[in-house]
Amino acid sequence: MSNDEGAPVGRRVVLGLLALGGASVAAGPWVSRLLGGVAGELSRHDPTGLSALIPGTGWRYYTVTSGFPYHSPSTYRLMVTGNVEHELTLTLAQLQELPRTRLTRDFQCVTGWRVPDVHWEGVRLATLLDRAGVQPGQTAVRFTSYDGTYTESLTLAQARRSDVLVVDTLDGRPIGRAHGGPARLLVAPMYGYKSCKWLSSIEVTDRLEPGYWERFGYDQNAWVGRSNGRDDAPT
Ligand SMILES: Nc1nc2c(c(=O)[nH]1)N[C@H]1C(S)=C(S)[C@@H](COP(=O)(O)O)O[C@H]1N2
Ligand SMILES: [Mo]
Repeated sequence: MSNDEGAPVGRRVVLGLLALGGASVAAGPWVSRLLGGVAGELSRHDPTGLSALIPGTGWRYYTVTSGFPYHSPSTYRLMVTGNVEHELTLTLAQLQELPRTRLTRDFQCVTGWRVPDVHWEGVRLATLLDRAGVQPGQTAVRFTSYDGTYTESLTLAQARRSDVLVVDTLDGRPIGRAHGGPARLLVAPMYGYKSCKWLSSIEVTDRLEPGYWERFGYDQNAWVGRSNGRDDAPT
């Protein structure tokens, strides 16, 4: 699959470039122009989300594409497909009729930012998998975004955890466009990159495929560490 960002530039490199951008003011106009171009390029694609820090909330809005796609609650569809007994295509209303569950967890990006005690509400991924009926011999689940680029994946065992949800509510409100609404994945025990925004399909497969960031070397098993004493340990 192709990569929107062109060259496989790791986020650490990108963060370094942003730091350089900050130094450009002192370095003289030509350097400034050069780095300004780099910064402009970065903020347009904004792979780090740094240019979209939301003041006062701790959130950053991420998108690896050039914008924030959106489906309204009436045009949104979620597919459960692949090696299942009955493929599902759910409207948002149909998704919301399924048994619901709530979860309050810190949300943490692998780059270091964290939002404490985020309240999420939605449907367990396991519930959706059970409704579709997973065929024997399957081992993995692949997620795609309707941004047309982002993908993620989990083992079937990870996907069946009770803290892995398809969420439509964030802190008591419908999930808006920037946070990946009307519905996104929430893989609560793992770093934020597992939680695919603008979720469009859930595909059951017999082969684990690396997700978008995993093709750049990030771990498939993205368990949040215990370093701060608050995170869930992997099980
Ligand atoms: N479709 C899509 N999903 C995505 C991303 C993205 O760029 N595109 N970024 C991921 C990363 S790295 C993080 S930390 C979270 C950020 O969620 P937020 O934008 O709601 O803060 O979304 C994840 N899901
Ligand atoms: Mo992230």
